[in-house]
Amino acid sequence: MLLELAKILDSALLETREVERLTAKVPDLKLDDAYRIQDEGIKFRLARGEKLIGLKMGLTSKAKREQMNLSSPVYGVLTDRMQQRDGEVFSLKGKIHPKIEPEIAFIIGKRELRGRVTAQQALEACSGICAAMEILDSRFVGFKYFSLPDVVADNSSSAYFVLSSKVHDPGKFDLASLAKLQMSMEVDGKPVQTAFSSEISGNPVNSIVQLCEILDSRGLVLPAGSIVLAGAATQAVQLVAGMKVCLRVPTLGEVSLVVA
Ligand code: 0L1
Ligand code: MG
Repeated sequence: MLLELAKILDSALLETREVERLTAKVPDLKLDDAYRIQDEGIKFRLARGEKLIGLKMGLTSKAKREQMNLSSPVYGVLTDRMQQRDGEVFSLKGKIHPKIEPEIAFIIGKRELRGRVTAQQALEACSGICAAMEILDSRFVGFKYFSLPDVVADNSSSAYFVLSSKVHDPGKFDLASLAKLQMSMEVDGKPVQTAFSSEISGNPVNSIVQLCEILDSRGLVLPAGSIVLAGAATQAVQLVAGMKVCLRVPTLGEVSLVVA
């Protein structure tokens, strides 16, 4: 049954089509099984030649949890085909109902992270940090009235992401400074979502800690070299053709996309 549900979501992705939430068919779908559906969906993508390059945390801010009426952080998987270049034109063709949100990204260094780690250990394990934006594109009709297992099965709505071309040495930051980054996401030069990075689980580094915990509970590790999207600091904004979206984080720099 899990494989069947993964196939439904994969066809929706390939055919740019919305589908009914899975919990309408399977009301008692458990979170563990939802992650297994996510795993199967990722296997389909890998079989089509995509490569795993990282992981994302989602539902990390109060604003985002309230926007979606969902209760706890979740993870999803990032592949190379999901990555856009900083400043690039992003076409809405082949997307269902994409939304964009402001994030901070970490690059894990040469050693994998395993099990329970402290925030300090997580920071020390990183080789890079930068401003980032994630584009969510839930495959569910209405994309609002679903449950946590629906989101997780749908790769936590992750569709695309962009990292700032400027990546910093994390050695320049400590935990306190990483909780105080000002983040302003602008559309056509006007701020539409602003927050401090502390909105991301108290500190974006805590997302790595939480991610390691969830992975460990599934017998998995955070691989060396992974990109980790720490999760949004604010609500997500609907993408509309013609808009230029730019996230400015004064200490880190900026990252942008032009929507076509
Ligand atoms: O990245 C996330 O916060 C996951 C949220 C999933 C819900 C949505 O599609 O907005
Ligand atoms: Mg996100």
